[in-house]
Formats: sequence, C-alpha cells, structure tokens
Amino acid sequence: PEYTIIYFNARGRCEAMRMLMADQGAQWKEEVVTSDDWQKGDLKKAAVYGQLPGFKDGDFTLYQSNAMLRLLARNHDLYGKNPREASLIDMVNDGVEDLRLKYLKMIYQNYENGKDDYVKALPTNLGHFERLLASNNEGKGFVVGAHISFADYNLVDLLHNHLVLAPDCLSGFPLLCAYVKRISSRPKLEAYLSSDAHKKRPINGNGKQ
Ligand code: 0HH
Repeated sequence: PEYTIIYFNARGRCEAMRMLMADQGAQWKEEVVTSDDWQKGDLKKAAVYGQLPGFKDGDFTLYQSNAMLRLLARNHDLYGKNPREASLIDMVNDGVEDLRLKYLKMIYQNYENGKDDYVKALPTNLGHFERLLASNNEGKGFVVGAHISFADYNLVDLLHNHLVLAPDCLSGFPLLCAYVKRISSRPKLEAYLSSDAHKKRPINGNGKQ
C-alpha cells in the first residue's frame, strides 16, 4: 500500500481520508493503536503534537488530520482548479472542522447532558452547508466546483455521523440529503461504506454515537 494510517480503533478523525482513498482507488494499511500501546508513551512522544492520527505517504510522515486530507487532495487532484476554488474548498473544510469540534466536545465531554441541546442547534449549524451547496450548481453536484474535493469527503463523513446521532437531522435540508446519497453511492465509495472495514469500526472511541 502507498499509505499508512496510524490511529485508534475509531472512524473518528480518519474516516474522511479512508473514504477519499477508497473512492480514489488508493491502497492503504491500518496500524491500529490500542489504549495499552498508547499508555506506554513512546508513540505519544514521537507524535508532533502528542496525538494521533499519524499518516505515512511512503517514507513521509505527517500529523494533523486536516493536513493529511490536504496532502491526499494534492496527490489525487482533489483541491479545485484554481486558487479561488482551492480557497473555497478550504473555507468549507474549516467549517466542517468547526462543527466536528462541537460534535466531538459533546460526544466526549457532555453526551448525556448535552446531546439534546446539540441536536436542537443542528438546523442552524447544518443550514450553513445547505446554503453553501445551493450556491454551487443549484446543489446538484459537489460543494465547490465541478469535481469532487477533499471537503466533500470530510463533509459527507460528518453528515453520516450526524445521521446516526439524529436520524432526522437532514429532513429540512433536501439538497444536503440528496448530496449525501449521491456522494455515498459513488461505486468505489459505496463498496467501502458497505464493507466491514467501515461498518465494524466504531464512530468514536468511547462507544457514544
Ligand atoms: N487536531 C488534531 C487532528 O486533527 C487532533 C487530534 C486528536 O484529537 O489530528 N487526537 C486524539 C484522538 S482523536 C488523541 O490523540 C479522538 C479519539 C479517537 C479514539 C480514542 C481512543 C483513546 C484510546 C487511548 N488523543 C490521545 C491523547 O491526546 O493522548
């Protein structure tokens, strides 16, 4: 395989890159880190910011999940056709990161007491993405430009997680709803999403979803 993911047993911060690699026909291998391995401390010391995931492209090692997505985007031409498109793709991806951080905070720090308020705020938080989608080709294609980009994989992954958290969360957003179905049914991506590699891997590391 050309790539290696070094991560805990979760979809977490790696599922968007797994979806990207599967859809692009790239090969990767998983180095799964257990909490016992992590407690030993050597991996934490070796990590640039003391955290996982780590990622290898041949002999090149990288940390920070969004940097990994961008490396893959540059390698597989998933970063727009000019600097303006690339910047819009960054804008979408930064918005995905903002919502992912809120989601992770709720999941890991306040699931029991925080889930209801989190779900109530979703129409506001997801509405931004519905409008972004509407502004590009009437929402019929990708979030930016005429081709898929790394931001599409990251957004669709985040939406998948939200559909597990709150199955009706897209009911007021017809474009997002059709977009998730359309992207998820790309043949190679659909094959990955229906494989055990995806289905059996927990969304988060604490069993909450
Ligand atoms: N900005 C970084 C990035 O995007 C954030 C990395 C991060 O938060 O790459 N890493 C966390 C794990 S991701 C980390 O290294 C979420 C948890 C997944 C499963 C958890 C299982 C835990 C078993 C020990 N956390 C460990 C640490 O900080 O020591």
